Amino acid sequence: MASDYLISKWKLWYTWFDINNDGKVDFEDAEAERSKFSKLHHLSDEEKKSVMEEFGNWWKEYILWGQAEMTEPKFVELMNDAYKADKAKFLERMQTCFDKICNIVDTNNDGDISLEEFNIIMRSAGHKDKSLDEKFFENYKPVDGKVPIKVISDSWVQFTTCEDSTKHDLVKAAFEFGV
Ligand SMILES: [Ca+2]
Ligand SMILES: [Ca+2]
Repeated sequence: MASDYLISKWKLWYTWFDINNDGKVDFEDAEAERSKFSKLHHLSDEEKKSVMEEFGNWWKEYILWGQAEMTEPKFVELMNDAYKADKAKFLERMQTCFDKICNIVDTNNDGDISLEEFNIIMRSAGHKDKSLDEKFFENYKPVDGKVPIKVISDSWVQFTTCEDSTKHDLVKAAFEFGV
């Protein structure tokens, strides 16, 4: 069993998945998030097609685990089973998970996440308080208003895999101040 600390972080992450606020987590949430994302970025039809597909696949694989509907206990169970079975593989899975989503978020493909790109993914995920998102972004210590995607991806890998509660966790801290 993963530590209570790590499980508590998985549960925090799970609170983000009901994007359309209908009380359940399913593909409609992916649909809501990816549609809003495409719209806010004013993607061309061609860009939109590939983003919709990549976003959908990401949701199916990493949030829904190939299932039609997800619940918090089921999500924790699946995360925990994968973690227990092979920690190195689990770490690899989460690294791929966040590399993939960060590559989608980096819409202009410059290898960095700008505040605008950050704001758009947060708004797409249903977060309405821009000042909290900006505080979250500032904690990544952006240079010229940008953060390398690896820095953001790695912070989420730490959030979803690190059992050491003495190590500062930037993403957990953001959840705690209300992002
Ligand atoms: Ca939902
Ligand atoms: Ca970018």
